[in-house]
Amino acid sequence: MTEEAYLEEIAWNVIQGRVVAEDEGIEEGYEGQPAVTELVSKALDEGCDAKTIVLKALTPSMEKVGEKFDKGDYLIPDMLASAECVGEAMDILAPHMAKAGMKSKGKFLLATVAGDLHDIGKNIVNIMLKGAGFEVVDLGNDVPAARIVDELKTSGAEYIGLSALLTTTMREMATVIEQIEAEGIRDKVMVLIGGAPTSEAFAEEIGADAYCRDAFHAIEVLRSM
Ligand code: B1M
Repeated sequence: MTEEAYLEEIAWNVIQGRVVAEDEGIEEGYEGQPAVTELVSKALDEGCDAKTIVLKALTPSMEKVGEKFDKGDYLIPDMLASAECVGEAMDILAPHMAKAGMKSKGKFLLATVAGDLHDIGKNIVNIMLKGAGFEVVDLGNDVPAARIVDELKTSGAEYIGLSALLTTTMREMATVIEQIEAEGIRDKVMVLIGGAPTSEAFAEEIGADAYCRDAFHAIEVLRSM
């Protein structure tokens, strides 16, 4: 198969949400045929470039998935299946990235704030950030502000992404920013926030650098920074 054919097949399978050959896709009749993980491994074996797979298959396919989600053609489980495809593909590609000359775009700390267990959105953001070339340290969910600030100081990360899905936990984001300010390191880090109850106005109110309405928007915001 040519490199172009691999890229097309990988992208199509991401959109179908097919991680391995046994998976059914959105469309019927493809069970048993190679899916994302088999195709990515084979493409690498046959000399395809890891960076090209990320840039020309995984990234555009997730953009397509985002468009389908925005239009209401895809529901959350469909988006998660595609996101899982990209995550699994990234695990296979990661060791080849340095070889392909893809430098890290920066270190990113990601956390769902204290008191909040919602992490589906954060996990999608994690995958998208890795796909876009960032080095991501995911601190998980229900993460106290003090731990985020400690990790920031030890890791020297340039970016923090905070997620909250509850109106009762979103104020925690302000606490994180206040503690970063108290440590005198606010000018060393860009703070991005996201999650359903947050907004542009809220980001401004608490002194965050940017609000990201979804994972795709987060990548756009970072590109513009
Ligand atoms: Co809960 N829950 N939940 N829940 N839950 C909501 C959020 C709720 C709106 C449901 C409702 O009542 N209609 C409501 C909140 C109401 C409010 O605060 N006003 C709610 C509630 C009340 C609760 C509990 C309190 C229920 C209870 O126990 N009585 C409880 C709280 C637990 C806790 O956190 N302490 C609870 C529990 C749970 C589950 C554990 C069952 C489960 C979470 C499982 C998990 O995450 N592992 C859950 C779920 C699944 C939901 C809903 C149904 C779906 C959330 C989700 O995953 N969305 C949700 C209702 C809904 O939204 N329809 C609901 C999909 C995800 C892809 O979107 O997270 O917005 P989202 O992420 C997007 C963007 O926001 C953005 O990018 C992501 C990807 O595109 N983004 C970022 C998010 N973070 C970002 C960070 C960034 C950038 C972008 O940094 C750079």
